[in-house]
Amino acid sequence: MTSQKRNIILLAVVAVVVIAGIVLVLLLNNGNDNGNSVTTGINVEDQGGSDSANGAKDEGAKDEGASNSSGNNAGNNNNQSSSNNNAKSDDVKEEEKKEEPAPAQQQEPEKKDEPAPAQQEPEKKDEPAPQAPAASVQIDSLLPNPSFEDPSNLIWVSRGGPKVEITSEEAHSGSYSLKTSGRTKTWEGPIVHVTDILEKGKTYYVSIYLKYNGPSDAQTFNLQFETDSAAGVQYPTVKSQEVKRGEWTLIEGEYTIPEDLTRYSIYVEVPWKADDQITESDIVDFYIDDIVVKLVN
Ligand SMILES: [Ca+2]
Repeated sequence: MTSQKRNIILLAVVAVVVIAGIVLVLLLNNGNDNGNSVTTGINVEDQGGSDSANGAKDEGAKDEGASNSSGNNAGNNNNQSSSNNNAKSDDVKEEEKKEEPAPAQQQEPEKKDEPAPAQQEPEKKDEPAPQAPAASVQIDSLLPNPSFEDPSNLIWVSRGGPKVEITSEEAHSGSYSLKTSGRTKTWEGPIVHVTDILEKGKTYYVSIYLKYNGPSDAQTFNLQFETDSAAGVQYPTVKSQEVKRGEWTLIEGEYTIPEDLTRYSIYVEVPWKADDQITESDIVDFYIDDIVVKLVN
């Protein structure tokens, strides 16, 4: 008896709750119908206005509108109102979504643009680089391009077989110097012909900076003239100078150009040795920079 009564009471309670729920739903539906009549009109207008500017916006409205129209045809106000609300909220969401990617796309090109100026900066640095040192390196010299800062203006040539080139590997001033490599004889090195630059009978101050990077701790280099006359070719030494490895070293002296010369040049070498006595240090690569040639008197 007791369990049967409990069951009946439980069923009754459930029935009351279900009925109350149905009544509540019906009441809420009536309220929504009244409240949404204006909203529905607005949504219809929004969909109707979809031809104009807001194309993207309208696509979302049309997508949602497809289900809306079926809901309207069925006369299911409940579905219509909820789907209209969904459509409206989806419109807003889509607007938000469309606004979100927009700046994201704008940011991407900006990010792409960022490396561009970053690449331009080194280019800018590269462009003035040959000019800025040329302007900042002031060498008072009768020789053109005395600090080799204009890599396109090379008047020095090879004496013998070594390679002579302007390089940025080392520089006493500015960014460039003159490199001599691949020497096989003590007398091989860089030479510049100055017959058309310096006058006979005049005394000149001549100096260079020289650097080498091994193999010995010190090596002697000669700053020389090579002269030609009726008496033959001669090799007067302006200055013989010991240079320590890895240190730019000044080699300087004076030389008076004899009146009887027909040709004269300035060059750099290592003191002469017979071929069977040449050491690795005697044929070392070396760099020269800041070649000063000035008239003394
Ligand atoms: Ca230089």
